[in-house]
Amino acid sequence: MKNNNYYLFAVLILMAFHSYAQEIKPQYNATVLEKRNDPAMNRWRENRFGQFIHWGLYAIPGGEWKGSIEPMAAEGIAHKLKIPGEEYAELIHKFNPVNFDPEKWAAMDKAMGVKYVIITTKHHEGFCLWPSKYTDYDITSTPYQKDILEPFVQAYKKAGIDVVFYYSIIDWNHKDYRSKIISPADSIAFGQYIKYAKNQLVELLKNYPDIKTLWFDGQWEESYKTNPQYGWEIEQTLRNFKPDIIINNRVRLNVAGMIDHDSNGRHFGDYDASFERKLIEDTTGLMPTFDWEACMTIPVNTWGYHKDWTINGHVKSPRELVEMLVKCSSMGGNFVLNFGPKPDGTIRTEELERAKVIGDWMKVNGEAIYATEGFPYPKPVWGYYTQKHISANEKIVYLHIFNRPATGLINIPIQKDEIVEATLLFIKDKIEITVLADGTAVLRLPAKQYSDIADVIAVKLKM
Ligand code: FHN
Repeated sequence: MKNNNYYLFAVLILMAFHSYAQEIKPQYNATVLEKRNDPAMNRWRENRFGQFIHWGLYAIPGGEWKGSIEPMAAEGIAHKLKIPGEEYAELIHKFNPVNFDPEKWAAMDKAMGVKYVIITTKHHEGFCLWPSKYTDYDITSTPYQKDILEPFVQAYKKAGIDVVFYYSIIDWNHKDYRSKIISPADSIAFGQYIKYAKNQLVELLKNYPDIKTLWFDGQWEESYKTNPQYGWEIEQTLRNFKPDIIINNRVRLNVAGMIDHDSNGRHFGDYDASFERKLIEDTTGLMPTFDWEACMTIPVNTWGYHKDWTINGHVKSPRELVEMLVKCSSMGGNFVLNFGPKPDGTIRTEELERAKVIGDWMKVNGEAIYATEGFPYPKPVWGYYTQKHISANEKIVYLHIFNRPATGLINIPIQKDEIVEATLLFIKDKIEITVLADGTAVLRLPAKQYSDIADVIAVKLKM
């Protein structure tokens, strides 16, 4: 009897411990705990440079509604200016991008050097760029009528650029969408909306089989946060449908309502896409152990087309944008630059100009970006390092020189006798190398600076 009591006591302790352990381990935590190493993910990582395209009905007002200006986020004008739903939805009768030429877009992007493109199939406004059998609020109800996505995917595929579909969980047009659940009826409606979203996502993967990655957004509203099972279900459905699909971290939440990262600080999905309009902080030489991507606007903050994008302040120069791309590569991340096409399907001049300058730089220096890894050494004052392993015992370390030292000399943390050669990518000229007392190499830069943005030196090493 006494033994039985001890036994019961032990079981109770174990049960209590078990439920306690469950309490501190919120459900629906991150599931992909290490970097994926399959071909799809390796390709995503090697691509390094992407283009974001925000395009929808919001391009028509371009940040202005009946004389009122929304200075930020032109794509959010409906919400920001509280435009009545029916009134906003009338824009569908005006969407007629007669000058949309996806081959032209793809050629521009190829020349800019991007290896993948993310397009907003449906942003928060709810309008769908493809003919969806689940709604009329789609391209077929516009004067244009024709599918945007199919020719888009084909043109980019022909150009060798991977296509990623952006899909917003938020939907300001759908009758069943709720930002908050206040009543049981809301709960039912929201469940219906999630079914709609799931159907559309499977429809997208079915109809456009070339899609490699899904880029989710809009997971932060209370309705979705308090129902973490929905993000889980969406993710599982898509992974079952297409096992090598890549999904960013913005579709899931855990029971504690954590978005982007779970209670253990691990990003949801296959990579961390929460670096929006900001880059990862300087890691003082320690490389992040996870995959990540930063997405960036050219003005301070508008993703969709804005008639006056200087309105909210500084507009980034090509040099600043290239530096951001290099900074991301130097810390093992991808960089995605956003364009917001005009309602007629053309690209604004300022974006075309930037695409050209960035592309010219990439043509010479792209090898120092694509398929590179970060370099685990604190950031030097003159710029950034990237590196690439080219064989079992050879690698190239790239020096991206944004701030040329007045002395023209650069001391690098590499022993001189490990170096096979150092070459300036711009003219393929060899760089003179001397040595310090501790054996580390000192490179003498050519008298002339070749690029207005950054000259890059490739230092080949044998190991
Ligand atoms: O509200 C959106 C915004 O319009 C844009 O799509 C960005 C892209 O990362 N995501 C949301 C804000 O986080």
